[in-house]
Amino acid sequence: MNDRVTLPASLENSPFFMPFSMNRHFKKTPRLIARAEGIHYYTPEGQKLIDGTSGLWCVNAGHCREKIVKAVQAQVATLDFAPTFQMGHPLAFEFAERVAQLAPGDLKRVFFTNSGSESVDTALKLALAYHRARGEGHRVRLIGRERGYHGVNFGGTAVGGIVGNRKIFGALVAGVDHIRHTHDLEKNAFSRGQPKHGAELADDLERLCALHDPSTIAAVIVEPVACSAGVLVPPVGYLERLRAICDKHGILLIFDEVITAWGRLGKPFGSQHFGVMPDLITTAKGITNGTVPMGAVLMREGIYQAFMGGPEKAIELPHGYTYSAHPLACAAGIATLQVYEEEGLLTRAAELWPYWEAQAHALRGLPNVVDIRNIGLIAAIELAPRAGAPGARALDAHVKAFERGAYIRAAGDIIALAPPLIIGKDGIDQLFAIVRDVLKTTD
Ligand code: PXG
Ligand code: PLP
Repeated sequence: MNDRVTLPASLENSPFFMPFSMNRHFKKTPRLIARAEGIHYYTPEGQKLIDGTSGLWCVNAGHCREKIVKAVQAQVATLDFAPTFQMGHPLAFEFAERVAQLAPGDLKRVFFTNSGSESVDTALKLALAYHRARGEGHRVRLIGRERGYHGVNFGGTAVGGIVGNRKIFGALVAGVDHIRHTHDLEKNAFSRGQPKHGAELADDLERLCALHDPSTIAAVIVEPVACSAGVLVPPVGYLERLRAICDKHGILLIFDEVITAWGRLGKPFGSQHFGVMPDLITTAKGITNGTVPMGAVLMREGIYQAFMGGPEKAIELPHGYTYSAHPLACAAGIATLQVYEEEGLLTRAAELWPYWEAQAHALRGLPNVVDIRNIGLIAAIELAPRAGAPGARALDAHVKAFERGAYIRAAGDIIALAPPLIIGKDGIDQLFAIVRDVLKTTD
């Protein structure tokens, strides 16, 4: 079917402005992927690579799963598109029902988007509108966290805390502030699972409450595990403390579970693993196994109901995307949840965890490794930066790994690993063997 894979001899002048990429460097020395199956990618030349990061943390059930492929193929030939503004199609309702069944606590109302970024901006808008609907329109501030990643739309960029992603984009959104991040190598290096020290960093929210007055704060958004900034695992007790402070001051707590949902931590949602219930959850990625773009915001019943007070013939929420609940995405999502369920993938990370953890920490002592951390089926290896060239060491490791048969992500000088949840012990061994080999030879 893909017999038209004709590439120009050189990509150097390609019109494709690649996202989050070193365009000029990449186009000179491209690393392309042409095909995928299970836990593997294949280059156009046929080289096989272990997918060490589930694409971009999204292909949790592995690649090109037959059930999902067939569901999407059948759907595109049956109902390619249908509006969901003042209209509907059955799959949208069915998929919302299935997502709600897996959702924690009473977060059973589902708003569909097309990405994590859209989910985040939707959740922030919902938080503001919720307070206003309840007569608390003075709650206008949004609080994020240093080193947080919440996508690339205006709201998500503003509450995000990765400096390089923010600084060139002007003033972003007014009324945003940030609490401190939790990364502390001095106290917590080489932690297995949640680090012991740092629950008190949640009290930084009290500092912002004192500064701005809590009655001006609408919501706090954090990733339960901050993955993009290099896998920052929350200290024991930290998320509980954030929850308690939000409760005390009437602030909504949003967990950004774009990565931590869909089995990555051994439960459908990360909130369930940590036993801490947020008021809203943003998700995307694994919701369709990465096959068709989709995201969702889950909210507590009280938030949904706050919008239902007006006349019945009025639009309750003036917000939505042309492609909210797109039929192809719903079909992919329903099939994805079936695969997750049939194969026990939403709990498989919990079973693999001890083996995964042991293999990850066995890399301790290799050159330049200053920390190894893990949670669920996620691990990060932090390297000391090369003098005067931050990020160069991990980028070299990424390129070397590709040559040796593994696709791995580098975030600054941190290597992040999060393979598809279908990986077995053999696959884990192979992945870490390549990483070991790469680290041994990366100066
Ligand atoms: N929130 C979180 C917590 C995320 O991890 C987004 C929002 C944005 O989602 P979209 O679908 O708009 O990209 C994300 C996405 C990486 C990496 O290598 C991580 C993401 C995206 C691309 C690369 O860490 N996270
Ligand atoms: N810009 C214009 C001019 C539009 O007409 C629309 C949607 O109708 C949008 C932006 C938003 O696009 P989407 O709904 O795909 O996010």
